[in-house]
Amino acid sequence: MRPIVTQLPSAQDLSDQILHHLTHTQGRGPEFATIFDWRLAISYTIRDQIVTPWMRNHRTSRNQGLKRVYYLSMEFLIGRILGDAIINLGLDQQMDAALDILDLDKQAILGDEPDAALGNGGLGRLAACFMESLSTLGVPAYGYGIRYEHGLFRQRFEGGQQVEAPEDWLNQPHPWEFVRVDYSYEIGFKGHVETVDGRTVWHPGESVIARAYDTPVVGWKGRWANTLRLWGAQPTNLFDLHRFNSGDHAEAAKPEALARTLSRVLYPDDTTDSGKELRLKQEYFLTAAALQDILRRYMDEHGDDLTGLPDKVAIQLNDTHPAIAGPELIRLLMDEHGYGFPEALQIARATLNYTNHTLLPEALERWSTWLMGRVLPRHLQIIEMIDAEHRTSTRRPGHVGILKDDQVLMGELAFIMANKVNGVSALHTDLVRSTVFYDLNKLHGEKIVNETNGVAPRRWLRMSNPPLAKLLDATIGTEWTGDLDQLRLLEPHATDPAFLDALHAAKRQNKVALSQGLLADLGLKADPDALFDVQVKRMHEYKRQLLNILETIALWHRIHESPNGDWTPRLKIFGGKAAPGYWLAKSVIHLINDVAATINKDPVTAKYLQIAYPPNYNVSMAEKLIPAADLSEQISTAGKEASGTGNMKFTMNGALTIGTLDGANVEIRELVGPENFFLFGLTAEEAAAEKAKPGHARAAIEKSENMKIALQLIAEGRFGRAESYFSVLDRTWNDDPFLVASDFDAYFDSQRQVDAAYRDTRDWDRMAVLNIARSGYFSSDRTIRGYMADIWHVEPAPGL
Ligand code: B1N
Repeated sequence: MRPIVTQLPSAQDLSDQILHHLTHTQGRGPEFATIFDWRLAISYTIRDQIVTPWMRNHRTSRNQGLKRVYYLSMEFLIGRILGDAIINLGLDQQMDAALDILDLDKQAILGDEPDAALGNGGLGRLAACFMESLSTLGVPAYGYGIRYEHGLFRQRFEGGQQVEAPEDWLNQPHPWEFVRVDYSYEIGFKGHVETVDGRTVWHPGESVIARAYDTPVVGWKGRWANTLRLWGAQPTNLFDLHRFNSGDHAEAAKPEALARTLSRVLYPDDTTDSGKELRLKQEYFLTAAALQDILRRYMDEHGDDLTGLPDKVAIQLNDTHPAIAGPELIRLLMDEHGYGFPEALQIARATLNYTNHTLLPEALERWSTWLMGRVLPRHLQIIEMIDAEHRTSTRRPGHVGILKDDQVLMGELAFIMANKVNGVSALHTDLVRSTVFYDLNKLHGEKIVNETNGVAPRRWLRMSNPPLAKLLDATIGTEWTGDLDQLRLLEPHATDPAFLDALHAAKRQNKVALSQGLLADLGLKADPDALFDVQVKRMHEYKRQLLNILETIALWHRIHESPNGDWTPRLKIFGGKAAPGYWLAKSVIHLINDVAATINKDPVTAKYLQIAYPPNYNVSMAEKLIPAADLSEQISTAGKEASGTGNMKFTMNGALTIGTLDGANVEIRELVGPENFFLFGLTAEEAAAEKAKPGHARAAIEKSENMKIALQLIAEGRFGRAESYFSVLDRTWNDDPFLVASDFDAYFDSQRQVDAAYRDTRDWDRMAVLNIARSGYFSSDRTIRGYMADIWHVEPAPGL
């Protein structure tokens, strides 16, 4: 293959093209252009550059008949696109110069882009990092998702409480997508099934059109770009003119309303299986559209014989949300293409793979057979066939299966239909084997593999942390961006005072920038030399933001007891949204805000302790907070956090971790060295045993002076009416399922070790260097290579 020669445009070229798009695409002269006009003109200019590697992908993949990866996910949490695309194309310097020529403010332009928030948290963000790494590695791949008109809700606080508002990122033109009216598929629901001449025919009772919207995702150095194809729902017949003309305007619009609801909102919950008909329809909508698209492309390229499908197609199911892919693929093979059940089953099983992201029982999807039978009658029949075949072939009738107590267990379905099943960290994979899928693992021991999560270093280091990126470039060269293991080259610098000073200065620069933001947004005056202690993630009991705020209260009390003590100044930063119906998580938000309001205005402790909880945590906020963090809070109850990916981002950006032996924390600690990690708390095994003890909460609280004080101060109403958080207090005393009390003292003591360590600036910075230097493993490039070798059996395109 010809070597890839990419002629980068100069600053002058870029500025000319921006002006061209401003005039000819936006239809505005420079003297009238708003920041929005400029951002669109710049985005189109950058998009033009992505089209070259994108076309290269299409041609190479098709002409050479390459195997492709298809990543099916209900969530893609991409965030902003422009800054990342500029970096990946290697155009940052030219763009800076172009913006100088045009006299534009880069930060303002980048900040004008709304976040594409088509996800809840880690699962959706992982999908976005994977898309970027697939392009960086030059693997032919498509991401398939839903083009939600409203992404995750916006959060604000009123009286300290979370208030949700709809998010409408698509209210303005989205410059990154290409609509493909020619790729539209009809998706059916409901109706009935009939057998005609031995062939089964499903007659759906309603249907919608899935229309493709493509966003190119460009990899590092702009050598390859894959497609994120998001489906938008359209009504099958746009408009009932007859009805409209007869005056029934509302009735005429009904099919349209019905269709649109399908791709209207993202379910804002990553903790419970919602059990809603609309959710099941959304899952099927995504999956059915993706599978039709995949089969069409395969047959275009390789002809009608679908037995070769697994050689050219690897499908990854991001959790069970698209697990209806198993029955749907079998249905297409049998009912549309005439294969028998055994053959269809075999083809589907060789093509599909499933990633498990959680073992929390409340998040494991299950649908009543009644609902499944009503919405997808043919699929329920096929599920029964898969279940029966599995019971027979494993000779375990009545043992393990997909159908249980009139429910369809989607985890079991995904497992049984998958060629490989993977967990997302070493610990989590062990728990997948030994708990939820214990029986299935015994039957299919070879199926389960581990692929520890990772994050994209382009976005999460080079783009979001320019001071550190610059220092790395100057110290170890620039190759780390595409080969994160090269961060190892930093290790010898851990004892170099000049380097440590430079690292400290880079971190401080980020802290100063964040402090300015906090002052502007919250009116909080932060001290950039205080320890910045950050916990950002979805609000959930198992993540234990409550443990953190209770420790803060206890510390506040101790400072009051000896206000002239030698305390280490700290800024506690929280960020995160609670699912709108998750009352307990919402009252923890309320508590944190009330505690912040009290503590932040206390003149006695002001020097030592402050709390910031900026509202509406999202990808863009993470990009500001993580580079400014000294301490990363990863304090989930052991055994509950499947992996975590924020933990990796903090480590890469030179924060030290205070954490439990949970998820990928275990691997982070091993790699950075136990002496460079603040470990506390029960292990997964100990936690399970502790939880089984009756009265564990009360017993632990009685033993802990500090915990008692914290609870006491809340109950006294020191932060607001105690009734506001009654449910939290009650649950902590009487149930405490996530063992806040049992881990409290260990956490408090560990925090005091953090205090002491932070006072030795040199040594702290040395530990920070070692954290960065040893974080290369957590690049999503490494993760994707693992999926390629163990699960997909694909290679990068030749020459990449
Ligand atoms: O997936 C991330 C992990 O790093 C996190 O530890 C894990 O909590 C997260 C239902 C979920 N697990 N399950 C979900 C999301 C949406 C939904 O509707 C469950 N998210 C995770 C990446 O592996």
